[in-house]
Amino acid sequence: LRDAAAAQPAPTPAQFRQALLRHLQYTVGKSPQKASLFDWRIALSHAVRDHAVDPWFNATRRTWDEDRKRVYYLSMEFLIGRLLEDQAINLGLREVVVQVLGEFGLSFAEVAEGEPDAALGNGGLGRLAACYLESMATMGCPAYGYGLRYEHGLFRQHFENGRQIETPENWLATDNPWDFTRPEVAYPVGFGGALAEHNGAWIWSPGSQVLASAHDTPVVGYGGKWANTLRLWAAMPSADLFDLNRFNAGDFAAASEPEALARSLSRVLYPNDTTDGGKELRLSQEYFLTSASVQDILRRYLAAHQDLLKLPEFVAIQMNDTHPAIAGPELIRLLVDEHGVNFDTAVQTVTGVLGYTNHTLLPEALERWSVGLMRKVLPRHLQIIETLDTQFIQLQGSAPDPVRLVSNDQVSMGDLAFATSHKVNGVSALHTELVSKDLFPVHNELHPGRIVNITNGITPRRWLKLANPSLATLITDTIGAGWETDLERLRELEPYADDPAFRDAFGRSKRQAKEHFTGWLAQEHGIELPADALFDAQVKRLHEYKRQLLNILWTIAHWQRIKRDPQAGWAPRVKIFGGKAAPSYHMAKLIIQLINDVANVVNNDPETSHLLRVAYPPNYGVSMAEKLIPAADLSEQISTAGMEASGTGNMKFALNGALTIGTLDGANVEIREHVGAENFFLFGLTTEQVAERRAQPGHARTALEASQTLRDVLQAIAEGVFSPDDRHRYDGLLDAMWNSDWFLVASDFEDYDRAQSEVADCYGDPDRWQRMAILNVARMGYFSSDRSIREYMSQIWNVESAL
Ligand code: 26V
Repeated sequence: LRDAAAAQPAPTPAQFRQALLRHLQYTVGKSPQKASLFDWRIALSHAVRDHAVDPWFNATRRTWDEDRKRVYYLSMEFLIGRLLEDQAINLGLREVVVQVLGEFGLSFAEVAEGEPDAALGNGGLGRLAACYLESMATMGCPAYGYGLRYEHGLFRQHFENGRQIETPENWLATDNPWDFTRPEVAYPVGFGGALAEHNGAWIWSPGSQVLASAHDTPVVGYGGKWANTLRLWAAMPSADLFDLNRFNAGDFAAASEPEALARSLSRVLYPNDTTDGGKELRLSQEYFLTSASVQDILRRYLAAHQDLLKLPEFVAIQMNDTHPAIAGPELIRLLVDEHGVNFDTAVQTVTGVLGYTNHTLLPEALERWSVGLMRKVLPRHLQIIETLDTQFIQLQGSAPDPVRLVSNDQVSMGDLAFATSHKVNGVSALHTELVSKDLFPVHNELHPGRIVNITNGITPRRWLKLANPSLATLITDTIGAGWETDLERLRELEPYADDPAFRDAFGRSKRQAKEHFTGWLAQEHGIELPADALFDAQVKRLHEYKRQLLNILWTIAHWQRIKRDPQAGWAPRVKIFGGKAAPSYHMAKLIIQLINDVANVVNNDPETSHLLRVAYPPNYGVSMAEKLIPAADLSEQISTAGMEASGTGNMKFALNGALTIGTLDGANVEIREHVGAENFFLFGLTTEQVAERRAQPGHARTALEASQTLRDVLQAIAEGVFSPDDRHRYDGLLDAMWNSDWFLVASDFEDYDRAQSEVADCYGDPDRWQRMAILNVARMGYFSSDRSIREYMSQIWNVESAL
């Protein structure tokens, strides 16, 4: 076996052809003459996967041999997308794959397109976990991702009469070639049952048990020098669950009930990214992930060590938000109840191991579990949490109104996660400041230095090299290779911003990306778009705080203006929307319907359709993002200030040469600092101004009375211009605009409108626009997830690269 740090040489085309044909014949059971695109994809995936195995084994072996500290990234979500092209690129196989497939008359793109997205996440938090996995492998950080192997990932979205309809996603319906099933790795996870005291120790006897069975996917870093494991748990009934007596008595349904219940733990991803308060299944899923992972971690540690108190020297566990925050009590339970460690020592040890990343301040997204439910599902954990709560109150001394881990009959998972972690991080500079001041001020005072900022990042392998081959090639042709793992090198592009030849080439690469996207859009969704228009895109989950409403209201205003003066020299624009709403989020779904209603009217208006289009392709996800983001000219990052923790789409767009129109929110603040204020279209109230404005009674009405433009827009909606079949469809939305407007759409409308005019002026000067776009690309190096991971490694995990 080769040394782990040395990538293998790429196979010759002849060698790779042989491997591909061998898999086609012996793994898939097809001849090249009879093989479908599906067969080719499975054979190709296996041929590529084979090259991941040596680096994977070597990395695993070296970590054992050198007794290295390992990082465990616990997350309920990994929004991976497709893996074939990503793995081929990281293993240095893309060229040989293209060549060999070509010999059979196939294109890599058409073969790869058949792979279903692994959509095991809702949005930003899940996609961040996937970028971080890839960066940890690239940087040689010994790490495991732990998650759930949902049978059904995020629901599929389509529109009927403009309304969102959800259908189940089914990524495992066909063979998953990346999956290594590990039936021998299975842990029992207990739920419910009773507690008993025995000689001063607590014994928990769970009422039911489910098996967690491991499925591994190798995660190869760029250059193939290192590979880590993503371990996903599938829920299985433990053997005794099937009730043979009931079955024999003829009660078939009841006999299978316990089995169905067990399997439901990994059946489906929760599609909400805010609240699911009180859902027993969600709490059970969280414990299922956490317990299986922690058992696996301790098993691996104890295979090489005896002293559990040295755990923090060899193990770092990162909790991706509070979803796995039961890890604290679970580890304490295992140390105290199963290994006889003293309670206070256990707490200290566990705190040395755990880190907690906070991804949101939205009160409805901060997890709280009722004490009743906790007692029912996890009685021993509740007991431990109550002890931690008592200790936490003591720590606050004589404070009259101490912060509690348990209050109003609810366990606050954020406070629990903070209390059991040695580091707590926010995901952008602004967000971390708000986490310190608004969310955890008391904790922060008790534990100064525990809160750190680590601004999010994105992997440039997927989000530039894979997604945007025309720009990636231009960059390599201009500054040479190496930027893929040293993204700050993009700075070398800066001088070319004033080079007319480079500007032209840059413009051509954007044009190619646009044509690639529009070609796909026409073929897949029958939506035809003019590639010479300004592509203005907002793609992300539907949320009121993200303010897709502000965008579509402005679109209506723009349409009305064009109609009033069609000859005024408008730059053609395409407004692109993409994103899903949580199935139970009524207002978000109404906004989707409004966007589609507006699209229907505007796109069919012969006076304006050459100047303005609205496109909302359904079922936005990672694979659509890879085509759409490189094609965009303008990136909409327009959340109410203080509400978007970071954003990562904002980074993907800017790295691909889109200019941003945005508020001072999340990582926008830092993006603007890096690319230069003059290369960013800023608008809107600041976080402080948002708080002041919300405190003013009647602010919505005041703002509306000051904007004739916005009143005209609301008037058109009220008259049923976009919903002639149902004039009252948007009454609720309009009422909220006039009477509450928590997200300050009205307050920010005029300034947004001003910024959009600047965008239009600037787009009318292609040299200026191109220059700004190039400088955006050149200055985005900081936002590589490699930089984020380097900071996690040094500031939180205290772990070294093995490379
Ligand atoms: C909360 C819940 C509550 C229970 C039901 C399931 C569920 C699923 C997800 C969440 C948390 C959502 C938080 C989130 O996605 N935050 C996003 O994190 C990104 C990565 O840090 C960041 O860029 C976005 O700004 C932030 O909204």
